Amino acid sequence: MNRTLSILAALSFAAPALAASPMAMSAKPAQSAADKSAIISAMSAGPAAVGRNATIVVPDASGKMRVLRNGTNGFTCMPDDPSSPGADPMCADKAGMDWLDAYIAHKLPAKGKVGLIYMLAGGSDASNTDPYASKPANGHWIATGPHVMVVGADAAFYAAYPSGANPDTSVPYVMWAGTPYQHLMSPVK
Ligand SMILES: [Cu+2]
Repeated sequence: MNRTLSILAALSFAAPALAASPMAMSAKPAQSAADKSAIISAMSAGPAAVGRNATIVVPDASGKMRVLRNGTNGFTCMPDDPSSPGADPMCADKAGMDWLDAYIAHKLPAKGKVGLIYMLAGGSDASNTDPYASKPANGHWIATGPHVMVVGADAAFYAAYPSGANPDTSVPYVMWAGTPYQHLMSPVK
């Protein structure tokens, strides 16, 4: 995982907006240089063939998600979160986005909806135990290289992997173990 709360909060508006807004499908405003670089950053989260056909969203100044480009493959990618160290764009499938929505809203994620989220540019997290920490308690961020995340699986799935405050991020580990938002962080390099 990796997003500040403000950016995550905005995600909750992304999915309904996409579903309910046919206008957004056809709207094609000229893209600013910032939007172009946001798209490049967002696409770098997933394999090229996934990023190419994904919806791209970016938080605007007020924290709401703005759709830069509508996709066709069910994945939604968002660019690096500038408030954390390192590059940490994400590409989530539909169940992954739903899981993120639940997290933002402090609601329980739907049972039996397993989601996949790519973070192939890596990421950094404030805490491996507190889902809502925005800054590391001890001053150092948990850095993870390129990885995929499995969200929404059964507790038994996560119980098979290491967890805790200081995980070895070079092997699969569970982030936020024992909370409703536990998820597998699985390095791919
Ligand atoms: Cu992650």
